[in-house]
Amino acid sequence: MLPSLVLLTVALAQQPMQDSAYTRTEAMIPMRDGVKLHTVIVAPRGTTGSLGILMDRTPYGADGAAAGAARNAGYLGLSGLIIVAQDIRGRFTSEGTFAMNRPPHSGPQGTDESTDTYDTIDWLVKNVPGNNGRVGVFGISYPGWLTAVAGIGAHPALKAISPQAPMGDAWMGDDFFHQGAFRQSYGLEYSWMMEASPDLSVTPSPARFDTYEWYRSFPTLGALAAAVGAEQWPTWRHFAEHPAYDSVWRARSLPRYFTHTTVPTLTVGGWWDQEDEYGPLASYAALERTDTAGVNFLVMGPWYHGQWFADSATALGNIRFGRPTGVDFRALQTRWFAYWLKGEGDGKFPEATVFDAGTNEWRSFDRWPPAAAQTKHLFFRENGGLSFDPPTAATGADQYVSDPAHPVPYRPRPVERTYSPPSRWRRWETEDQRFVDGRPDVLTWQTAPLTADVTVAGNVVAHLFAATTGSDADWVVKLIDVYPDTIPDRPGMGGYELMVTGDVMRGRYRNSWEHPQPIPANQVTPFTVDLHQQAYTFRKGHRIMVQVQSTWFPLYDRNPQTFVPNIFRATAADYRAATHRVYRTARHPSNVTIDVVSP
Ligand code: PG9
Repeated sequence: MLPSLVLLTVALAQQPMQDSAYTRTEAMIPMRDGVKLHTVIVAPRGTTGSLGILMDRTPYGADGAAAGAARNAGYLGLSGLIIVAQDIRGRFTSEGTFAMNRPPHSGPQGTDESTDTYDTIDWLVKNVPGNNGRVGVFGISYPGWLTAVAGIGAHPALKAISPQAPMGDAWMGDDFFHQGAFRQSYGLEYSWMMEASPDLSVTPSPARFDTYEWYRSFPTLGALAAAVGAEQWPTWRHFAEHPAYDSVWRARSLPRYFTHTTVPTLTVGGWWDQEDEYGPLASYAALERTDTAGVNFLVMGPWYHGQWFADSATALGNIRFGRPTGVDFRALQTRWFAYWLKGEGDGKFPEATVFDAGTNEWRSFDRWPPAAAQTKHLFFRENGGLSFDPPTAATGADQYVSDPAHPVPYRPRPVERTYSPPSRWRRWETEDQRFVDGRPDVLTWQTAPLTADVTVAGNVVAHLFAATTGSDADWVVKLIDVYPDTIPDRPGMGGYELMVTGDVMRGRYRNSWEHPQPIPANQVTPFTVDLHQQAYTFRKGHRIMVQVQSTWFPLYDRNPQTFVPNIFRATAADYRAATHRVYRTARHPSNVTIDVVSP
């Protein structure tokens, strides 16, 4: 569970509690190598018959997680279960040493988070009074990743899991890098929060309220790290010493080792999850390849990171969903665990349940992405046009100067510290993109108003043909829904530019994620930017827009735009402005592909 959810569970735990409703016990449960893990067990009082166990393993504090879940079990849809929360190794009062996303078998005596889960379940079913021998595991974000790995070498009593926003691949598309671009503000602040203390007692403290200014004040990543002592934190050292996709990151890539499961798995993610949207989609896809038993399921809702846990989720930022999508989800989660842990219900779950925030409807598919989806190209055209018709001209390009000294903010300033109370971090992906589309270093192409709905369900991929006067470059691509100018029931939303999906890739990795190469200057070069997946209808009368830019600061560090072997060691002189040209010709037709289904 992410820290903001930790804050939420603490807040939930502070609400009035019917103390008599639960018994709370604690145990230090021994693992196979002798390390003992602090575990909180909260059981409903006065229940006749035996109960299933639902466990949340966490690096963020088992006490808060257990208290919050038990006190709000009804609201959260978790009633009638014994709730267990456990501090993982090296966190809070558990023994052992913490390792960020510990790779399989890399702990003492070959232990890892899967073996720790196995050993805990074994102890729980033998020692917790009144349990029925059926255990479920769930969790969000880091605990979502811990939930996924619970399915590896699973204990026979583990009957179902629900990994929610699991980090799938920290380098490819989740918390720390995206397609090679370093998530500077998140990576720094998260490793600071997690590794400067074992119990979240140190709060990251950038010296300016507007962290855009603070990060920009450091000429290099080295200067930033030196100012806060980041080299002490093992995870920062991983960033700085392993900037490419090497064995350090491959060993932590969930879809590479969570490839088959016999445990029923309900993976959950958010379309606007600002931390882990990639993980749920990639780990669901990895399991699906071998799912002959039909135990692998997916839910994707219109949510920020973890929004489905306790929020009604009728809206995210300015975007309204027309219904309480969080309540909808929790009803499904209740049915999921009731079936597997209590034997209630018919056990029929749709393969993929996805929310379309263009029509504000849930849709179910028997396969994800849907088999019927057809790939269509949206081509960049002259005069800022975007069209399903390809360009025919032999010449044509749009260009901008990308200057690392004046990076494009990723959200409207001030950019508050990521997890600070007033931070707008949770909603940034739904901000109105008009705040940047007038900048000279942001290019825009858009369709005419649509004459019919266009429903995306599946993959979105950008294919750029571009050139730089430098020797390295980042490419940020955003697929945007432009609302009509007049919205009678919400006039304030006229012309809103909603980023339906978007992402960044670091150009040096265009041929190999492991072995970066300079970009030949002034040469048209193809770049593929994976924009992941979506289920979204662009309505009749709306326009589809694509924006391209080369900085997204301070969430992503600045590319020096001069090739250096390791950007974490770049000097101030390496950072230089460069001219970037994006081509739109018959030979070099930059475009975005979308998987389309009938509405
Ligand atoms: N996004 C956080 C995280 C997950 C996994 C690894 C590192 C960070 C979280 O919210 O837990």
